Amino acid sequence: MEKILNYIGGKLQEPVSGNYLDNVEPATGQVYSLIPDSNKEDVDLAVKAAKQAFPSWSKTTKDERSVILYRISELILANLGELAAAESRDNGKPVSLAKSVDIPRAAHNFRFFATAILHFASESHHMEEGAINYTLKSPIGVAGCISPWNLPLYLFSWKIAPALASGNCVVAKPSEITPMSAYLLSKICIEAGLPIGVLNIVHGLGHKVGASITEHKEIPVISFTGGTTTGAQIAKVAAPMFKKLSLELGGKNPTLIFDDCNYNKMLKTVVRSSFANQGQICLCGSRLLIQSSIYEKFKIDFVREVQKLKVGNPKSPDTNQGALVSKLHMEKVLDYIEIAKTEGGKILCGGNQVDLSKEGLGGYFVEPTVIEGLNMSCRTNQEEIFGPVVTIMPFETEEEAIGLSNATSYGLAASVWTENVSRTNRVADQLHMGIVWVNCWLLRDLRTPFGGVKNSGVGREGGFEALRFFTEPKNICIKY
Ligand code: TXE
Repeated sequence: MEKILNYIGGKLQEPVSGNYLDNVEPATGQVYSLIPDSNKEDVDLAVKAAKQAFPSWSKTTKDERSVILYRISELILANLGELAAAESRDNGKPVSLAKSVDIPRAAHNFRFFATAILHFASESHHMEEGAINYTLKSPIGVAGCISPWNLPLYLFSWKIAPALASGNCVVAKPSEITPMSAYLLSKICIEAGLPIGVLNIVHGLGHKVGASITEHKEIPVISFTGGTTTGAQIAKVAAPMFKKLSLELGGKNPTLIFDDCNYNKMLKTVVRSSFANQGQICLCGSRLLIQSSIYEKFKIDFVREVQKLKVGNPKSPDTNQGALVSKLHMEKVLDYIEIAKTEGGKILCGGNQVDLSKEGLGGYFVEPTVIEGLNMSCRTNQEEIFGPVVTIMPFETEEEAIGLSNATSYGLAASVWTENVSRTNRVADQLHMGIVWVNCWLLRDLRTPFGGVKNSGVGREGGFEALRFFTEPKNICIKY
């Protein structure tokens, strides 16, 4: 049984306790590797190593850091097959998705920040009173990066790359549910020649390792992606310690479909935006709002296309829907389907667990599910399900669509389908979200600010926003 190891001070090492946790393969439901059950002692070792590395790492030139990050991105691509297979086995997602999205994007994250840092300028302001100001943006120290299980390496690297590029050292914790790709990244960082202690990866449980990172006095900046509840818990600990905090949390994203949209392009994309990664992406559209004039047509076409999605072995190239990430999460999703029924929802397709045990797959598979007939205030439309479940609902007017879209406690992302340019700008302007896609979904320019409002989080990742987050500005004013 493979033992995953922590990566501390440049070395792959066992947890201080010597204890391990089972790592279950979502497709089979079987334990296939072991995860360090690390604790505060491991985090303390990691922080010590990071602090020792910080003076020299923070004094490297942007170019030196750029070269190493670029080398990491190239090694990720050189190991694409192994990393994609590992990600798929650990998360349950189709290997085709890991190969086409997760791993290439992880490489892109390192490559992007390897170059972005070279153009991250300091500022100066001249004063008529005969003074010049300049603002330095210096690395902060040891950054804590905590990431979730849905896009493991993609989101893990999205935090680590800008933190390292801006000259910080990092103590990072991947989700205990999907630790494998972070472990493989450790080996890549060693091969890339990342100096010891610059990046430290501590595996283990959220309430032990994650909490130890959050409350550690020598970690002044925390970047977190995960659930809103956990985000609130982290904020409670970090705020009174005056830590810098970035929280990328859940979503309950609307997809607005107007009757003047490019129908065929919309239909194809909305199947993907509803069910990619088994609906386990915070950016998936889970509330579909369709203009009433095309509602019935859309309902028939959408259900037909969703029923074509193949739920199967994540290793198989023709699988569109893999396993959900864990038994607990599958049960949460199935519970929400039952709640939807009690709230008056009509299951148009799906709604059941899929039994693939005959194929030796005793894991956690759920049919892609479409539900209609619910109102916007019910739990099914208010709470993040984070699985292959969407609701559909008609609307008459633009104002009604906007009101329905904004009617949850979340505000992460929306997709709008219309060919009318005035409507595009009117609607996008009134949606309380951090991101609005028009006639597309998950089209990502890494220079753009990424994040949400309300219960979807605080702060923005991406581009110079991320580099600003991981640096401390200092203004120096010189009178002459
Ligand atoms: O997140 P958690 P999970 C949502 C989605 C999902 C829910 C829970 O609704 O069902 O969050 O998912 C660590 N102090 N999203 O379980 O529990 C934990 O070990 C410090 C949306 O992944 O928040 C893991 O590494 N850390 C999201 C990380 O936090 C703690 C993507 C996330 O775990 C901790 C994923 C604590 N007290 C889930 N408790 C998005 N926006 O993309 C846990 N952790």
